[in-house]
Amino acid sequence: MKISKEVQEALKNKKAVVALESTIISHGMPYPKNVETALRVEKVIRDHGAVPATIGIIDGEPVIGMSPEEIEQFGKRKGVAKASRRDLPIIYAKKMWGATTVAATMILAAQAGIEVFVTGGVGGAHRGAQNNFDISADLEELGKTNVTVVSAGVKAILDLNLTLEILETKGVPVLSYGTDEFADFYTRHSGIKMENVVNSPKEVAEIIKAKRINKLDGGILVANPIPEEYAMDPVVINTAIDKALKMADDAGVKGKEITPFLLKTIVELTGGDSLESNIRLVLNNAALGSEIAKELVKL
Ligand code: PSU
Ligand code: MN
Repeated sequence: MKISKEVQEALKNKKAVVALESTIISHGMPYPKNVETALRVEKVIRDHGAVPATIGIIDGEPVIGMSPEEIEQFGKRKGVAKASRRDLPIIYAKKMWGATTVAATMILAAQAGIEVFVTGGVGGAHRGAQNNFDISADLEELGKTNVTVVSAGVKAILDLNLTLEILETKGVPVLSYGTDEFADFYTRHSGIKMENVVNSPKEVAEIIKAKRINKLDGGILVANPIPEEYAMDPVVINTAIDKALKMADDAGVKGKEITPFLLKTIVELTGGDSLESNIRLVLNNAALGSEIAKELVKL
C-alpha cells in the first residue's frame, strides 16, 4: 500500500491519525459537494490537531492519505467501483479504482496501523433483512477488525433494531455519545434507548485501550448524534425515506446499489436538505473522532 508522507510521519511520531472512507465521496454524495465535503472534513481534523488519512484504491493500489487531487478524482471520475471486503482481491488483481466502504476502509486502516475512523453512517441491516438477508458487510467487519468507527448512529433507511441486535451478536460495543438515545443519522431521536453512554473523548479512548490490551478483537461503534440545529424534521425525512424505499422496490434496485440509490433519492425528495444534514453530521463526527484519536495517543 502507498501511505502518504504526512500519514507515515504522524504514525511514526505517535501523532493522532484519523481514517476516512471514499465510498461516501464516489457513491454517497453528488459532485462537487462530495469533494468539497471530503476536503472540509480533512480541514476539521487538521484544525483539531490530528492528521486525516482518506483511503481508497488507485489502479489496484491502496492509498492511505490521498492528495486533494486524488480526492477530486474520486469525486468526479466515472466507474470507480464501490469496494467492500469481497471486492478487494478483484480490484487489486485487475488494477481498478475502488472507493472503499466502511468495511474495506476498516481493513486498510488496521493494516496501516490507524485505530480511529470517521464517517457519516455505517451500513447495517436493511429493512426486510429477515427475508432478503441484505445486511452490510460493515457489521461483519466491526465484529473482527480493530478500528473504532465514529458514525452518526445508523442511517434511518435501515432497520435500526435489527442492526443493533446483530452488533450485539458480533460483540461490538456501541457507545452512544452524550445521550442515551441511539442516533438515527438525520435526527437525534430514534426512540431506541442505549445502555452505554459516553460523555468525553477520553472515556472512549479508555474503552478502546481496554479492548486492545485485553485482546478483544473487533471494532467499536461510536454513535454521535447530529447537532440539533442541523437535524431534519422527522416527519419530512421519514416521508422521504418511505417514498425512496418504495421507489427502490418498484425499480428493483438491489444489493450494493441500494444504499447509493436511497441516499441520492432522499436528497432529491428533500430538495437537498438531507445532503446538508449529511454534510454537517460528518463534520461533527470528524471533530469528535480527532479528539478521540488525540486522547488515544496519550494513553
Ligand atoms: N453512509 C453514508 N454515506 C455512504 C455510506 C454510508 O452516509 O456513502 C456508504 C458507506 O461506505 C457504507 C456503505 O460502508 O454505504 C454501506 O453500503 P452497503 O449497505 O451496500 O454495505
Ligand atoms: Mn447490502
